[in-house]
Amino acid sequence: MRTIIYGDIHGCLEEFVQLRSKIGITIGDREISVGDILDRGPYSNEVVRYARENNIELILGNHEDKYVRYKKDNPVTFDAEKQKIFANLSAKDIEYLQNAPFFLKIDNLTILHAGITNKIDLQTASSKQLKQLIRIRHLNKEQKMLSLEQQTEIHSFWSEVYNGEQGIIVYGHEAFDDVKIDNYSFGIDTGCVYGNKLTALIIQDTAKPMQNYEIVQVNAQRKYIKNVKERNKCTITIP
Ligand SMILES: [Mn+2]
Repeated sequence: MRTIIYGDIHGCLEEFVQLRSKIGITIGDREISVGDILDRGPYSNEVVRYARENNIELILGNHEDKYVRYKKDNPVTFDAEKQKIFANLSAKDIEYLQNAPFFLKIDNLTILHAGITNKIDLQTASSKQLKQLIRIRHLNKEQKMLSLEQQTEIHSFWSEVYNGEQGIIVYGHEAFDDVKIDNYSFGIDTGCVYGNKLTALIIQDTAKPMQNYEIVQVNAQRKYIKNVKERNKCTITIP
């Protein structure tokens, strides 16, 4: 049985359908998304429905989390576009997002949205730590998560200092030019919505994910939105 993990889809339905067809999905394949299947791209509602109907196991991303919190009346600000997406989610779609876990562990394979620190034990993680799994990017020397504004401190991208104790991690969230492979992790968000490509990682043996894997990719049909770095250039002012 193959375990197939998809990087951030962000509403790129056409590329997702094309990628599944290129892989040649068959009965018995286990398909998992690292989260952030909606927002930014052209077909958010359609991707949610398509993923749900095709039994894609969804890991919670920060974008799914926003909709789950909005549904719960937590203070989340939604622009007109997100309000429209929310209004078009069916009860089943919302249930699908609400049921998404913070992480999934299969043998020595761990799938989560953004990252982890060496201080987090997934078996006993607090709710605060679980919420970090959908946002972590950079860590300081004490393995503390840094916000975007704090990244002038000496820091490392989490995967480059991760010790492997929570399994081989497959994650998304940070868009790379190509798959980022470190000692104990695979970063598979390759920025489809920014006009790059959509990636699937195929694992043959979940007990030894690093030993036998395959990467399958399709190119984005177009650049749907500027990437975060380009957008930050225009909007972020560092105090
Ligand atoms: Mn994300």
